[in-house]
Amino acid sequence: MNTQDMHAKPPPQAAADWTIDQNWAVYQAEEHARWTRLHERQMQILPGRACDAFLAGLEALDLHGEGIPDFRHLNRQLEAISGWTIVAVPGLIPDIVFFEHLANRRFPAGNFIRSEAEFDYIEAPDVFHDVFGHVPLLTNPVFADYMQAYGKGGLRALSFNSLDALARLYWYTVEFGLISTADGPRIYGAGILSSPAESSYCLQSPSPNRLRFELRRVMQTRYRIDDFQETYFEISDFQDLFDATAQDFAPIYHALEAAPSHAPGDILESDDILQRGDHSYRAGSHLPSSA
Ligand code: HBI
Ligand code: FE
Repeated sequence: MNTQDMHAKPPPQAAADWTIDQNWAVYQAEEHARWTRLHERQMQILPGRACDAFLAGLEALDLHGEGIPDFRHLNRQLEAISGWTIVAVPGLIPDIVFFEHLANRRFPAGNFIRSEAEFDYIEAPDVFHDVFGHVPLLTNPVFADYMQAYGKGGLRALSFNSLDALARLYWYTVEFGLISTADGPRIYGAGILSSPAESSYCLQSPSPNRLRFELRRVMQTRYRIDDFQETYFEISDFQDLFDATAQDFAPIYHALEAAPSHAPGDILESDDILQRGDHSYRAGSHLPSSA
């Protein structure tokens, strides 16, 4: 669906805010088993690659891979920790609805799980990408506040017609962000955390650029939705990310209107380069990650 269509109507079984019942009781045994296999595959590679806050979130929410979680149970734990709740949706929802949920500490998660044929890659966010990839970090208080600030910023951006800039910020942080630690870069982006191939590629391949996160630079940089990222932006810590969104975006939006956007693999004079990629990875030569 076109998420920028503000007049799209929710499907018949959904409420006006596009939420549906998760209907946890109807998941088939092989769907629960698929969740478990996806979880186990990721946990083979994420320790040592995922950031501590993500791994701590899995523990805090008892997400140990025993089948598709029941949002009712998960929400009791998540709400007690950070005031966030998960709401089930049938798939992508309009931007304005998505931002409205985030602005109210509600995370929209697909209630469907990918098919066996999509085991390695799914275009639309399914329950594994959303709940395994995104939800654990909502137990981190600063990141939880960032996600709410992002939602509020999104609602403001709608009036500036600056959704591109905001979607890029989401893409290069919430979906594909890296964070610096004493032991080197670690992953916090859900699009990487839910993808086996990109979890190793983003930290080990010489191909991609790694640049220090800078808000306007990120908002000016286009992204790929069907392949590994050519550039990863690395924050120092979640407070750094939250502070970046605390400012008023209006002046940035005006500056961006005139400025040209950058290609995903570009490096600028002004960039703080952490890795200058050699772009040895040929686009399309591998399964992309789910976004
Ligand atoms: N809907 N269900 C769902 N999940 C998303 O991640 C999502 C969405 N609608 C809009 C949207 N993301 C994007 O526009 C944001 O990245 C800005
Ligand atoms: Fe996502």
